[in-house]
Amino acid sequence: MKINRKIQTLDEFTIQQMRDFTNATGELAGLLRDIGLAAKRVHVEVNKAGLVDILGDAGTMNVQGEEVKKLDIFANNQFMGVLRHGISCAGIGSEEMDDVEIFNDEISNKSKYVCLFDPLDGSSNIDVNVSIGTIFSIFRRVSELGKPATEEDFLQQGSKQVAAGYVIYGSSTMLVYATKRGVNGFTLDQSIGEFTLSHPDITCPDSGKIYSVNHGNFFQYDEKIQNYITTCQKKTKDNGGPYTQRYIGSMVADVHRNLIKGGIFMYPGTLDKPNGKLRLLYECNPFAYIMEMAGGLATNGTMRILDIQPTEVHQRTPLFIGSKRMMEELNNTK
Ligand code: P6P
Repeated sequence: MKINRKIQTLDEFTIQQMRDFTNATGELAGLLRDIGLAAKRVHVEVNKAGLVDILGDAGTMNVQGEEVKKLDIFANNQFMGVLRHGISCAGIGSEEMDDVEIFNDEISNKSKYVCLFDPLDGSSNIDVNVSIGTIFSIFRRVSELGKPATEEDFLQQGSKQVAAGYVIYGSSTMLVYATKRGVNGFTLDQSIGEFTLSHPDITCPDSGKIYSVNHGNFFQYDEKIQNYITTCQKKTKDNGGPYTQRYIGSMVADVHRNLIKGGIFMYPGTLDKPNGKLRLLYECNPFAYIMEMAGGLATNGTMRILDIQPTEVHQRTPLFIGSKRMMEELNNTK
């Protein structure tokens, strides 16, 4: 009897992927299942923000010196809790924690992977109902299995990622993740409480008509960036345009839209923040990995994001990411 398997859940998909690798242990599938579980718990809270007392500032400041909203803490605790009590992760780094958290227990020390998270990116938008997201990055450890993970496990070049993904809490909640086998999107079907495959084999269109940048910083950008933005504004139907400017101020929402529709997202360095605002390890590396697996490109303006050798967990980098042709046009701008 042929079983109708049209609707695949995240777990069914990751297990199917594992079956295709004879030497797979199922740890990565388990890790993605754990992330999906924590994401569902965050989804519930995000979707009732405003109805219960979880809005507003938690009164503390995170390592970035930003006021922390209660949902940030809740989200961080969900991912930390599920992964600490799972069997697939030896430790995590997070935007919400000063230092990496090494789980250092007998089971976790045997785990092959470590994770980095921005547990709730765009949290400044929580109070005004704009889409926000979780971003995650997964590395195979370089430290000795059986012993505690080390900071070196987290400070690997982005090209060494085993998987990377994000969850967007928007008009629907979607989990998108990439491995070297491709990029796939799963939409949360609330009737069964499962992420189900809705966007198989996501590829980023080679070109697009959307450019995303904070125009408020225009005169702080260097001349090359100003020239490229002006080029975008001058596009007409005769040279690939007209372009439209879309900038939500929530990275997950902006990059997700450009990944699907084609476009370029830029967070350049500025005069007062030459390294920009976005974090390499848990914002730029995961999206760079996803974008490249989808056929796009991602640089810091001079080199591939995935080739940057990190030196500390919260370091920042300028980010230019998106459709291949648009990135090439930016690169060729004087
Ligand atoms: P700006 C949100 O705070 C965030 O980290 C990203 O999600 C977003 O892309 C960026 O900052 C927006 O920053 O300076 O343009 O408001």
